[in-house]
Amino acid sequence: MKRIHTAMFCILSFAISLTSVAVADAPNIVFIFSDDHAEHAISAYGSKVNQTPNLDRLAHAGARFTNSFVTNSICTPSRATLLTGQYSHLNGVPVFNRFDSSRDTFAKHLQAGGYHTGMIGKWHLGSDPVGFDSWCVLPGQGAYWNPTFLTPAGKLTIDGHCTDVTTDLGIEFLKTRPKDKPFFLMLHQKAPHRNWEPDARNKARFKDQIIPEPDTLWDDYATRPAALPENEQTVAHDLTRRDLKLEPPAELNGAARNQWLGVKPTEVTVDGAVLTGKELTKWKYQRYMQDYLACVQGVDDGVGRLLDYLEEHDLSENTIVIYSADNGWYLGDLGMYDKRFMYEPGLRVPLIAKGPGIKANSTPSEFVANIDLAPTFLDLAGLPIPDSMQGRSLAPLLRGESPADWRESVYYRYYHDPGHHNTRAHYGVRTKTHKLIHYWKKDAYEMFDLAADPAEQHNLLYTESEANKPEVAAKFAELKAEIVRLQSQFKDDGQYSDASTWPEGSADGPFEQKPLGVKSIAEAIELSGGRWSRELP
Ligand SMILES: [Ca+2]
Repeated sequence: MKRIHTAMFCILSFAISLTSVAVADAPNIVFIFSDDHAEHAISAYGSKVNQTPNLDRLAHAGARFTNSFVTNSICTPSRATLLTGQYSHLNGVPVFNRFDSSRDTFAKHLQAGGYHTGMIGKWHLGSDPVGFDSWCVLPGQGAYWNPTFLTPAGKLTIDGHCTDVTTDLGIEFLKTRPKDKPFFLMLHQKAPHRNWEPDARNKARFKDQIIPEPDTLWDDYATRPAALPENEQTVAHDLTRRDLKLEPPAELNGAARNQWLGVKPTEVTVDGAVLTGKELTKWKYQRYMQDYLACVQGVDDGVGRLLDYLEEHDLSENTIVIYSADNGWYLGDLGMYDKRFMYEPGLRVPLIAKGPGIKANSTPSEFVANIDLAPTFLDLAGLPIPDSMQGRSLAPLLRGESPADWRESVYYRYYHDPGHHNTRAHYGVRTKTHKLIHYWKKDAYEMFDLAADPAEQHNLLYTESEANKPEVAAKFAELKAEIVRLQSQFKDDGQYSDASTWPEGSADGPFEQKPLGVKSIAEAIELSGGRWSRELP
């Protein structure tokens, strides 16, 4: 028995030393993730509405992916895919349900592989983070001002604006990390999620700016009757008084005040003028976008501070910095705000990375998706990728290579029906030139020629005469077959297509942790796991 113990100890020691050797030169990784940040609200991506100097700085120093997509354009499912490298139908999070933290995630592999791992900011998976040496996360959506955070020790509050606080926590994590290990930090901003409450300096900056309107703000949804006309995420009709930052009458409080703020106004008095109809929509667009873009600017400021910290502490050369967002977003495009629909603004997400081994000022155009992030993190760390992960490492693309066998289409599936905003469930495929969307509960298809019609205004299947044209019918058949192929490849058997099969538990709590009161940034990081900081000389 003793001999077996000795032998096991030797094997274990050997394994541990191998692990240590494997990570000695491994790069640090900082993954900055924002919530609802549209690709076209980044100047490096050609934004017409704002400037993001710090994200541009990241893009200039590294790789900016020009065809990066999300596989289910909504917060909680996207985050489960980020962790598992799997589509929603395999990772158990099709909707806003709680993530089963016993599942396999890249974070667990990184931690076991010798990384010091941290998760700070918006988590929105319901269960506690697992695989992290340090975690300090917002409960559910979290708050913009004086946010509460959950930690292994209990829940605490930090004074300030959430974007600045989250950045401060990230920098404190870096300051107090053990210096003998590579680190992996997930820094997840809540911004620019609805209801868009910017910090004071950026709110002032955007207060009087006039934001250009998108070409499709007045989209009448002609040729696309299946789901768009009934959506409830339009700039014209669905922004509330709370979204528009209208001031309630002073005498209202409690439930009455909340009810007032929840109303979607059909007339608003601005500087003595009563606005209705088209003039009101134009005003609503400006109010929405000013606050949204001010929130984006706060995120960009935070990226700059993080990059500065890495440079000032000689960490740039061995640290990979990656930026992305959890889903796409409509900047008034197709008349909408929000995400969900797999039209281009909802499907596309920013993805930018710089660091050792990453080709500077490059723009890989291969089709990549959020299933690829987990395998990429493991590959960059020099660790094996489990077979259960459905994505593919982006490391070759980051180096500037173009693998000949890279995918040429992306599969998408969204489940809520009708859910918030009355969006209908759909799945579909996007290829280099076309998109086919199937609203499966209505058995309605839409097909677009993205080269001729990038704004997806003309559904090729709308009229029988056009749908029957041989080239249109052939493309329709080809794309339907491609969906079948992708559903088979990714093992989508229609799990969760029926809402009665959705897993139980909510990503929004309840979170019944011990209240710890107001804490400083340093105290919060200490409570987030902080053993290592006490062990340091
Ligand atoms: Ca989101």
